[in-house]
Amino acid sequence: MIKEKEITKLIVSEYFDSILSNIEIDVAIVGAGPSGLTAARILASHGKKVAIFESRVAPGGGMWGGGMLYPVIVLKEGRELLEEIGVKCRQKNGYYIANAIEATSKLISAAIDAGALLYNGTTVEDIIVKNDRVAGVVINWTAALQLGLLVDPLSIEAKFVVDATGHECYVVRKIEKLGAKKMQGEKAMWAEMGEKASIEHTKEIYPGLYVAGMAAIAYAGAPRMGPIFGGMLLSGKKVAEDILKKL
Ligand code: 48H
Repeated sequence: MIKEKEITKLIVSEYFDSILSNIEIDVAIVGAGPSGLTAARILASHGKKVAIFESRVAPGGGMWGGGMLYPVIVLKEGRELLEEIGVKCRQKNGYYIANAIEATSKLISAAIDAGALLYNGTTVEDIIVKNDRVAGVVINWTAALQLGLLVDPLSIEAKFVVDATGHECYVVRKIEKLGAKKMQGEKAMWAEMGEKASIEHTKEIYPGLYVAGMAAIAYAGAPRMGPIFGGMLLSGKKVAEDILKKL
């Protein structure tokens, strides 16, 4: 027999058990695009308590759409980060190409398989700052925010926070009010420079707060790179490795 109340009980108790055991974590990653998912997978595979907060229902960020909705992604560097999670990469004309849908879905499942928690439909609307250090994230239902409801948020304490919110660079904009360096905004496209810059500018920009992926580009004022994704994956790897050294 199938009982409606049992289905409800299972869903609600499972969600609440998960959130209650993750009120204090090692790393809070904001945004489930390619950089955030890669960072989460690596951190979780080293036994760290990691949660990704994604405002949309579907994680994956800007990778699903490949280039202009042609579901193909191009890489020059970093294909090993796809191949090690089972994505088929093919060499063509000096580049590597992969199916955007295969790559995005495997990045999501690999992060979850490694032990990262993924809270979707959940927007990070602010950060916790104590004694000049970022100490966690302030979360709310995306739906509540989009409807403009006056609903106070909840908080998750984290030793480190990663802004992997892509072009929005959302978290970083919150620390401007603390007097930190302002976000410069991404520059016009220059694929080669953008790919290099996405790794170079992946760093801790305020105690406890790292930028990765397109958020690192936007923060630093570096050029965008278009639908080439190696820099995003390598940025995720770099932020995970930098944080691992400190945990
Ligand atoms: C929770 C949030 C919030 C918030 C945003 O855009 P993304 O795919 O991010 P990256 O940096 O991993 O990858 C960028 C890449 O997809 C891209 O756009 C490229 C390479 N562009 C080049 C170019 O020239 O245009 O994912 C960011 C995710 C999204 O899923 C957002 O919904 C989510 O972050 N997000 N989640 N709280 N406040 N803000």
